[in-house]
Amino acid sequence: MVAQQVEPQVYTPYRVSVEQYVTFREQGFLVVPGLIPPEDIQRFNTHVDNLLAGRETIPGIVSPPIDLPPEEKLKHWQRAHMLHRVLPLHEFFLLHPRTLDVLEALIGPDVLALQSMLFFKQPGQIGQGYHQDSYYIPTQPDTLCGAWVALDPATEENGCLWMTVGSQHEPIYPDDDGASPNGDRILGDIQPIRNASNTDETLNALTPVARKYAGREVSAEVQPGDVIFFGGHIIHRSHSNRSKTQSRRSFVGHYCNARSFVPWNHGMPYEGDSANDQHILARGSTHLPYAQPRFGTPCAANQPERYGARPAPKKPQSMMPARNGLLIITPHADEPHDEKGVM
Ligand SMILES: O=C(O)CCC(=O)C(=O)O
Repeated sequence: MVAQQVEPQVYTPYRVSVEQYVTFREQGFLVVPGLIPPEDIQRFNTHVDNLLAGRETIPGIVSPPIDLPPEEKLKHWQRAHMLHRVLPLHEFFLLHPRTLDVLEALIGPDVLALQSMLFFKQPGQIGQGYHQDSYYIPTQPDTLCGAWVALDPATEENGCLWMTVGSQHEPIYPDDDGASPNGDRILGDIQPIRNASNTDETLNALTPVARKYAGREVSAEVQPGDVIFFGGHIIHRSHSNRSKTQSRRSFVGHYCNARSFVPWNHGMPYEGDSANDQHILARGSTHLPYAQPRFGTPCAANQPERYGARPAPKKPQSMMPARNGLLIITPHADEPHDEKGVM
C-alpha cells in the first residue's frame, strides 16, 4: 500500500501555562495530557498495525516476511528512526501543530525539527538504559527537547519512561569508549562514562550519576495522546515490556531552538560544519539554513506568514535611572546611534 499524503486539519491551539513552564524546568520534564486528539492516535496506530502485518511498507526497509506467524511479525521491529523522511504520516506527527505549540513555549519561539523515532515495544521487547539525549544529538547552544507521544497506555508493567528528577541540571557526560564525540568535555573534573543506554546498571556508567538523585526517579505513566516533553540533559530510561499482551508503542520527536547550531544528521553525511539545512523549520524563523518538509506538512518553512510571523522589532530601549533614582525603561537618547544599534 502506498503511503498517503495527510490532509491539513485545523486544531485548537494549545497554550502552555506558567505552572507548566515552571514544572518543565523544575522536574526536567512535563506531561501534557490529551495533547494529540484521539482520531490522530487512532490513525497512527492503524498505520503501525499495518506495518507490523506487512500491509504497509517502509521504503528502503525490509518488512516482516509474509509467511511469518502473526505473533512473530509483531516482533520484527523494535524501533525505527527518521521515518519522517520517507513517510508523510511521520512527517505530520513530527510537525503536529499541538506538539509545536508546546515546544514554541518551552524552547522556542523558533523551533527546528530534527529527528523522529517509532517504538514498537511489543510484550517481551527490551527497554533502553540510563542515557541523556544530548549525548546522541548535539545542539549548540544545547536546546534539545524530546516530545514522547504515547500511542498505547504506557505503564510500569509494559515499559513506560522513568525520569530522574534533578538530573536535568547535570552536564552531558562524554564517554571514553568512543561511542559518541559529544559531551561537556570542557569541565575539569568530569568523569567520562561508558555504555550509555545499556540496560545493565552495573555496566552503564551513568548509574552512579543517577544514584545522586536517589528517591527522585519517577515513572511517567501516560495514556494515548498524552505527550511527555523532556530536555536533552535529564537522565532517563525505560524497562522491558513485562506484560503478556499490552504493546507500548510511542512516537518520539526531537527538536531544538532553530537558532542553535546542529552538527548532527543522524549519522548521515552533511556539508560544512552544521547540518541545520537537513532539518525542518517547524515554527518561527532563523538566521541559519533549514530544510523544507518533504511531504508538504504545513509549518514555518513552507508557511512563514502563518507559522513564522513575529512581531516587528520595537524601537531600542534601555533600563536607565530616573530622576528619583529608580530604574525605568526609556527610549535611547541618542537617536542616530540607536538606529545603528550603537550604545
Ligand atoms: O521509549 C523508550 O523506551 C525510550 C525512549 C527514550 O529514551 C528517548 O526517546 O530518549
